[in-house]
Amino acid sequence: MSGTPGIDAARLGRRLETFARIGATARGGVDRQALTDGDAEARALLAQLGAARGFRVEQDGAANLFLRRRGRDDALPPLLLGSHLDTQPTGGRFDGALGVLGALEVLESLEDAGLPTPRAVELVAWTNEEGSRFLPGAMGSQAFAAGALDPAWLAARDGAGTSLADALARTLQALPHVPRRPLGTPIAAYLELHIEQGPVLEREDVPVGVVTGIQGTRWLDVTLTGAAAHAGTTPLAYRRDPMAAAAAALSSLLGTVMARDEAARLTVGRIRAEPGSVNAIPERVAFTLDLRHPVLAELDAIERAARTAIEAAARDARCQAEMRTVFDMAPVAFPPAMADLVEAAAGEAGLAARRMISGAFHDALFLARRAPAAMIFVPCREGISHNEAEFVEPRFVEAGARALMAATLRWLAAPIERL
Ligand code: HGY
Ligand code: MN
Ligand code: MN
Repeated sequence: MSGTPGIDAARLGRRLETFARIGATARGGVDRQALTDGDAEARALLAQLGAARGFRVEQDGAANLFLRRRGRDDALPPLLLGSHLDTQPTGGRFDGALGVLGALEVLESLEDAGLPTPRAVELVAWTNEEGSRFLPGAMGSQAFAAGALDPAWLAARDGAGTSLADALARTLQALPHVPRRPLGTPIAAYLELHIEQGPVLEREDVPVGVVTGIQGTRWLDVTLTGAAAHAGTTPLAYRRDPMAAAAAALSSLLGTVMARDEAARLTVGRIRAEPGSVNAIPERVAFTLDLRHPVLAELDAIERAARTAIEAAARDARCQAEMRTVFDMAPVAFPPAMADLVEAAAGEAGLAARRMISGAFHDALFLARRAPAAMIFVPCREGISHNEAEFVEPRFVEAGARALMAATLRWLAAPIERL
């Protein structure tokens, strides 16, 4: 293809500002949780921007939103670019949005340059990547990769009792004129631009991360049940205190399994005591465990150790323990040829790059089950993410979009479709 279209960094910066205002929080972050009115507002704006450029806008039954720029041979499966627009409750303005708006910038710059492409290039905003309001995470991309939405997910409820089924229906109806497409339509390959959400690229002042793979993630729901009792009159020896059991289990895990392996991750992001009274020993304590490791056997070992430690602490506190694995993503390696393509594209764009794996999961993990996939990382300030202070320097926003454009053109010139 003749001439490499540039990207309009100022336009991309304005777009990021505009989308950051949808769900903006007082501390400069974004609360645009999956399938909320804010999410619907962002989707509507993306649809409007795409339609204004003549891109075909469609959504599937999981509310994944697609913008399609036609190519010469529309019978060929498209090259798909994308990420997500939903955020954490106290999220940042770049996690997900950079990938969606970077992909929009690529489509618009191709259009501005009047550059015909051999096949369609599509943009997607995946539904519910975060998994924070409704389980599972990466819901839209999982449904796309599987070709169906798991009916068991629809009964999931958020903290206010709204079901996923109702929230999904409401979001789909918010774009009544956007035609539906089936779930899991064929794609030739997938590219995702995303912030690193870690400190490595910034520390090394390298603008592009070539993501070779994604570590494994496992979420457990843990419920410890003891006996409610008076906080003042009940001696410690007489208590069946699930909070004491939770504290003992977590300190044992953090002091042993996690201390032994720098690559291991354990996070308790949510904990609830019932009845939740300041002067009553709780009857029940429920908490979430987010476990991660790049090596599947090690992730299995961490889960086993967690289950053993929680059961032992429950037994010592004369409590019952129930544990459910509610989310399970095995580690994935992207095809080396796709990582090579991203590295070469960054070089062509005059951008330094380094290979790395992703500590965060991404929609690309599921797309990799359907087609050759690759990810491009850019640095974020001090590696901060899932935090309202998340920030990406404009030079790195531009670098990411330029790398995505270069990777798009390089793939179109020599498609890697099957491996
Ligand atoms: O949790 C994750 O790894 C992703 O950022 N949602
Ligand atoms: Mn993300
Ligand atoms: Mn995230």
